[in-house]
Order: sequence, then C-alpha cells, then structure tokens
Amino acid sequence: MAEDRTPDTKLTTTKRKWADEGRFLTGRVARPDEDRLPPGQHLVKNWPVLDLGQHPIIDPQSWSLAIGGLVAHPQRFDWAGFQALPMSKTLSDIHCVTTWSRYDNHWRGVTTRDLLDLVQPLPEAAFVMLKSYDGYTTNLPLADFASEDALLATHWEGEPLTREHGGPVRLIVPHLYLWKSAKWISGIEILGADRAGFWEKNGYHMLGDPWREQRYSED
Ligand SMILES: Nc1nc2c(c(=O)[nH]1)N[C@H]1C(S)=C(S)[C@@H](COP(=O)(O)O)O[C@H]1N2
Ligand SMILES: [Mo]
Repeated sequence: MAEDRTPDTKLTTTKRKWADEGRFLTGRVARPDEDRLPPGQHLVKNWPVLDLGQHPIIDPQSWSLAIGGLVAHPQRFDWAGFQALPMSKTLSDIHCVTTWSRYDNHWRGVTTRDLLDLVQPLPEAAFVMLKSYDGYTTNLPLADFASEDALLATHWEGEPLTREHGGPVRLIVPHLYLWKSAKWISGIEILGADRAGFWEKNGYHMLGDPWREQRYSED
C-alpha cells in the first residue's frame, strides 16, 4: 500500500494503487502498424448502426447514470452532474464482430478511470455489468473497462452523439468488439464475479478481444 508515501489526492492514490497492482493494463498492448486491423476485419469509412432495434428517446431532464455494486462510494449522476465531470478527448479505432472496423474516431466524454476514481472500486471488484435504456446489458472485466482509452462518450467527431449511435451517452471500449460498448448507458454495476450480459448469454464471448478473434464462446 501507499502509507509510506506523501499523502495525495484521492485521484492519484487510486491510480497509484492500480499501477502498484499492475491492474488495468490489458488493452494497452503496443501493436505494430500491420496489426492495426484485427484478423477477419475489413475497413469501412461510414459508421454502421447495429442494435436490438429500440432507440430510446432520452430527455436530459430524466437522464441519469447509476454506478454501484462493489464500490466504496456509489453515485447517481443527473445530466448536470455528469456534465460537470472532467471531460477528455480520445482517438481510437472501433471493431465490430460483424467484421467491419473504423479507424480514427475522435471522442469526447468522461473517461472510465475518472469515474472509477470517484466511486472507488473495492479490492474484490473484478467485473462490470453495463445496463442501458433499451434493456441491453453487456459484461466485461473491470481491467478492460478501466483501460486508458475507454470513455463514456457524449461527442463523436465534434458533434453530440446521435440517438442511433447511443446518444446522449454511450460507452466506448475500443480494444474490445463494439458490442461491449453499451449505447444509451443507464447503469454500471461493479461485480466480484463475471456474469453474462445479453449477447454473452446468446453465445458471444465473455471478453471479446478482436486480436484473438474472440467472437463466440468456445462451448
Ligand atoms: N444499449 C445498446 N447498446 C448496444 C447495442 C444494443 O442493442 N443496445 N448493440 C451493441 C452492438 S451488438 C454493437 S455492434 C454496437 C453498435 O454500435 P453502433 O450502432 O454505434 O455502430 O453497439 C452495441 N451496444
Ligand atoms: Mo454487434
């Protein structure tokens, strides 16, 4: 632990703890250029829309995001509270299990690390279940959720995220297949053990790493 170091803000303490534990490093694997396109993928210039077919209309007045489960400080953000969080910009490629990939997407939003700094996952926290306004759910390891370039995006290419792409707020975890990136996100539950979300119950992989072609579960 960090007791013998200079006292620090809550924020740096969490980051240091992660570094000490060597956690949250998956997804930050340096890849040579020729590995930029994962196996079995092809490039597209447009951005296809894929979902269960319900595009919920979310009024900012009634929007909220709850973060709970195995955390020291559960939070519920309303729209104003979420807008007051530190906003970051990222640049990333996205990869859909239906074999398209799209390079160089500019995002703006709140990084998952900044959110986790606020709620402080407990030591036994290891997985995340995401919940959305259309009833969709998806799961992933906490380490992957906390990857450095993962964020709750409000903007894409300088414009507010459209409803069909999950606006007002969706998750983007660029190093996993895009089905893990919940659109219209409403809840984040931190778990001790992995649980299957919607597609994961229907044969999709529990992790979904495009470079290992983890499209469907083995059994
Ligand atoms: N809430 C919600 N999020 C979702 C889905 C969904 O049906 N509902 N579909 C997932 C799947 S299967 C894919 S491929 C991506 C597609 O995101 P896009 O439509 O912005 O390309 O969203 C993911 N997130
Ligand atoms: Mo998908």
